[in-house]
Amino acid sequence: MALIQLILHHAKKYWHFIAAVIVLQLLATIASLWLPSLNAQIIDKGIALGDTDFIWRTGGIMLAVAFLQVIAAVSAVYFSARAAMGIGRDLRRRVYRKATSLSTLDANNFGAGTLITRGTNDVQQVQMLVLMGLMFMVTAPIMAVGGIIMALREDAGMSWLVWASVGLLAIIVTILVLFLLPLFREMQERVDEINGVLREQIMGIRVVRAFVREGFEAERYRLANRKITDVSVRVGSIFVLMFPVIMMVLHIATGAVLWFGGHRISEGLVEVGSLTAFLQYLLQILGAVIMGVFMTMMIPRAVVCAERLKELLGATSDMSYPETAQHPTPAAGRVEFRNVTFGFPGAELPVIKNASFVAEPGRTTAIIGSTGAGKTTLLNLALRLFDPQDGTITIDGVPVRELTRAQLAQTMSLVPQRPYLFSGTIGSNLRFGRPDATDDELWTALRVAQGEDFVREREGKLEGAVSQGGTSVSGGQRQRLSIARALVARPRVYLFDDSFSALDVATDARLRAALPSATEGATTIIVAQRVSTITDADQILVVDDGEIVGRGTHEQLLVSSPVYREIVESQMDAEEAA
Ligand code: DCP
Ligand code: MG
Repeated sequence: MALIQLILHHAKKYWHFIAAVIVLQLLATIASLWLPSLNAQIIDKGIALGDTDFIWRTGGIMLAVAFLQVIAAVSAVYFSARAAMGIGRDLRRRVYRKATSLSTLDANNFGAGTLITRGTNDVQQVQMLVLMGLMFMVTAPIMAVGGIIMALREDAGMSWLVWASVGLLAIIVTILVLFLLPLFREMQERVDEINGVLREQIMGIRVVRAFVREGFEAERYRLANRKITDVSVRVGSIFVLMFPVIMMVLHIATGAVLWFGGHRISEGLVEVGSLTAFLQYLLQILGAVIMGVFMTMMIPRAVVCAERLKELLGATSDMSYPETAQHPTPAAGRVEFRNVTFGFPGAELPVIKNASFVAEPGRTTAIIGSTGAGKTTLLNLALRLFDPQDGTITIDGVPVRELTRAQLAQTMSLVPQRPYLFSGTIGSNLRFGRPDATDDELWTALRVAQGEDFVREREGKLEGAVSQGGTSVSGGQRQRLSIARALVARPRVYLFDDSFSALDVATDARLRAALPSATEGATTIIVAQRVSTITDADQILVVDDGEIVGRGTHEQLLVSSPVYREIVESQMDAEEAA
């Protein structure tokens, strides 16, 4: 069902190609059904009676019909390919759009591996089925029915031979197909699995090397590889049987026609030409049966793929963004959390518990707390990567749920805890948030982010190449580029998630000194590990286990918050020790 819906939905756009295919296939089939009977006439009426004129005339017709058949068949293939590839492209585009618009949580639930397989392999299976369908669906039934009629016209006395061989072939091939079906479903899962394993290992190759886990990971891959090989071998061994069996049936049928037909000729019941034509029709009929079976064999696999595609395309996001702006884009950038509670789906305990705070424009709000306290989650909530189960988050009084994606992106810039750069140049990465930024603006941002020197020294400067993920620059450099990227975007709210940890204390201080002039009146929220990074913040929030357990300035907190004092003391000890 999913398959039919999916194909019909996408086929509408290509109806003219599909119509052309049907007409052309019809022509080609009729032509190939006509040829054996013309052949028979040449033998029986031309050669037998020595009528050269008739041979020339009928031969000419045969030539024309054969030519027509070739043209029609070739153009049919062309239009089939146009339609099938078009449908494939549209489907892939939809999968891509859906996959990239999934909420962070949904995307994680599906997993990158299966999203990639669905967008490539699954679409291809459906596309393949459409192609095969267009090529065989018209031809096979007409060929089978037409072939039977024509064969019986040549020699009705041998009709039992047609039924017997068609029946035999259909039964044998169907049995083989029934063995194949469950294997196809398994195959798709194994493809998913090996893609997932391989992807994870390539992404984590440094960790694998660092922990000398190559052996373990190789074993994991070997296992996945082994599974897919096993399934493929089982599929292969059935396929291997398929061809000899089909050929055997064809040869038995040919032998039977010649044997029984020979007797009938000597009895004068049928002519040589008719027998030849009968044999050709029988082979055409069996060919159609094989096509039909192959088609049906592809269907289950495509059905599995279509279901998987439908599951993805039909995934209703638990988060929706308004299509058009309902409010003006926030101009000040006052971020307010009011009684926000959030837990990851499936988790028992909330990660953020009843958090309320206000981050004022022109002020720096710092968030500090132990690992896993929920600091990153707070920023992600502000960015609306997740929606809280309870409470509201507003910017300038407008709930973030009521802002469009574009408005959210314009209002806030995140410097993520694990900075990610895209393949391209330094310049193209810095312009991510504002494509029309000038080179001067990029350099200013780099100066503030303390990244000017290393970019100047790099080959190509702003045009210098960056590899996927930003692996061609050091961790600290990546962090500075990611800070500069946020600055170039000139948002109203800056969210720095532990962005200064890779900087040494002196650079950290220089950066913070330069920051206020660059962020000019914007709201700054800084998640930090080092107390020294945030001592001069206007407001510090101490987060512990998802709760805001203290708030105030550094001095106030030293007095009022035991958790804060603990953090400060632990860091002072470390500094003294050093
Ligand atoms: N968590 C989760 N699922 C996720 C992300 C996080 O269950 N996809 C949990 C793990 C933590 C809690 O949420 O216990 C808070 O995670 P945060 O990333 O918000 O923690 P921090 O940013 O405070 O930690 P760190 O200082 O290590 O960055
Ligand atoms: Mg974090």
